[in-house]
Formats: sequence, C-alpha cells, structure tokens
Amino acid sequence: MPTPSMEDYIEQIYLLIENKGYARVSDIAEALSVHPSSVTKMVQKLDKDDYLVYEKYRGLVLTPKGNKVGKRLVYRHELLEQFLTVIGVKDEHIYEDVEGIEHHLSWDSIDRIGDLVQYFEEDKKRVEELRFIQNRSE
Ligand SMILES: [Mn+2]
Repeated sequence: MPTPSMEDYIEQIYLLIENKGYARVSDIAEALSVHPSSVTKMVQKLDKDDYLVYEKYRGLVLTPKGNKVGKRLVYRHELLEQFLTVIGVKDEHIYEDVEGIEHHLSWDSIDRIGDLVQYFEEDKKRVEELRFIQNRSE
C-alpha cells in the first residue's frame, strides 16, 4: 500500500502524463509545491516499489501497477470533489478539503460515498430537497 505522500506523487504523475503526455521532475515539484530534490528521492522510491520506471529518453513512465493505482487515485479525488459539491460545500473549499481527506478514508467509505453521489445524481429533486433543508437551518 502506498503511503499518503506516495499517493500524492502517483496521482500527480498520472495527471501530468494524462494531460501533457509526460511528467518531468520540475513539473511534479511545481504541482506539489515541493523541492525538486524531494521529487527525485520519491521517484527513486516509487521506482524501487515498481510504480514507475525512469527511462533515459522518455523520462518517467508508470508501470501497469502505477497506472492502475494512479487511475484509482484520480477517480477518488474526482469523486470526493463531486461529493463535496453535491452536499453544498463552497467551491473555494473543495480542492483543499479533498486534499485533506482523500488519503484517510477506506475504499469502503469511498464506495459508499460513491453510492450517495449516485443517489443525488439520479434525481435532481433530491439535491433540491437537501438545499431546502440547508436553507431552512441557516
Ligand atoms: Mn488529490
């Protein structure tokens, strides 16, 4: 199991490769607001644990294991953003709150939150009912 910090790196590397086609140490450092030397250290660890390989000309490439984990982590992040949005959390809090909780929930909780998001998405009246309660108690 990757640690929370490893998860942050795998998630960002996956996103960079998906959006730009490659992930450079400098891009990862910028995305995570850390020093490039920390990135190099973590990349070595992730290489050792078989999440990625460092190839001389292509740079960082996720292994099938790294790719699978990265996809799951990005899904989890997006699901939690949807969840906070549907329950009415203000946009300005969403990203930071997701970053704060995403590593600390079991996949059981993630899947149950997924059920709840689906419950609200299947019938928009349910969202309106929730907003009604929220406005009433304000
Ligand atoms: Mn995240």
